[in-house]
Amino acid sequence: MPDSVLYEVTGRVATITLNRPDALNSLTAEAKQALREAVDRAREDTAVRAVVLTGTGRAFCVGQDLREHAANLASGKALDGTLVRHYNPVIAGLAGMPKPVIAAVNGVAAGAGASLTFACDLRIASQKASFTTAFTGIGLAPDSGMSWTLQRLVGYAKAAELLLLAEPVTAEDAARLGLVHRVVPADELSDAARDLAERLAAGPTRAYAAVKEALAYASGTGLAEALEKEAELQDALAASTDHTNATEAFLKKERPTFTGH
Ligand code: T3D
Repeated sequence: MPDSVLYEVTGRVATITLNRPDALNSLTAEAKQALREAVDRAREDTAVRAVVLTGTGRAFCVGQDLREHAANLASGKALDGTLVRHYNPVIAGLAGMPKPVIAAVNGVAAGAGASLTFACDLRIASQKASFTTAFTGIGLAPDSGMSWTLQRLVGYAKAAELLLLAEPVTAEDAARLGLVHRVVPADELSDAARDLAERLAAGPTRAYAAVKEALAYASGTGLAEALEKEAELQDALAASTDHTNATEAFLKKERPTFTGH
């Protein structure tokens, strides 16, 4: 049986690929555990400075494998603790990754599959991609962080509409909503994601991590606390090699080289 999640490092970029194309990359317990391990691995590998998350086949990911879910319901296991054991650590791992994470959305992203993309920092979508919240279609409410991420991406009113009506959003509409960074023809997606990942992987990794930390922190605090956090993060970055070198390079009118330190 092929691996349900692939992990590959090329240069400074790790690519995590959901790999159950015959099941639209729906998530079984085994696939979720493999995804959790891949996300942890990308975080721990200091040589990796950007991450791409994508899927094989016509789907990005259609969320929970509903066949497995139905079997769990029938046997009285209900959700079997999967939110706490799998989905939550994966989402926290992607959102809290101290390096940029790009979702290369190759096809339909539904339910927790859409949540995965929303937890990434940037989304590039194929023209064939679409997003659907899906949860209410099966009588569930959002999970895998979607109640938090989606309203921050599109605003409360649109998030409420997308969650209550659960209608599909095309890639072009997602771009208009600001849900995706860029839409490209299907056969250009992989190269476009790779180019963006390499650009970010050559950047000031510590500063990128601080951008993510500052945004996440500020989204739940007042201005005074956000100012304190910015000062704390900026103090740490001011002592970084990348900052010193980039400042010198600026004054010499040279391009900076960032090492991620
Ligand atoms: O443990 C827990 O459950 C808690 C965690 C929940 C997290 C979640 O993710 S809940 C949300 C689960 N996902 C969904 O509800 C999405 C269900 N799928 C759809 O709404 C549609 O399939 C899509 C909009 C994603 C795609 O539509 P379309 O027309 O392109 O394809 P299709 O014909 O509906 O599906 C193709 C096949 O994939 C079909 O199987 P078949 O008839 O060819 O044998 C369909 O049953 C299967 N499929 C689609 N989604 C899932 C799935 N099989 C298992 N699990 C799925 N999620």
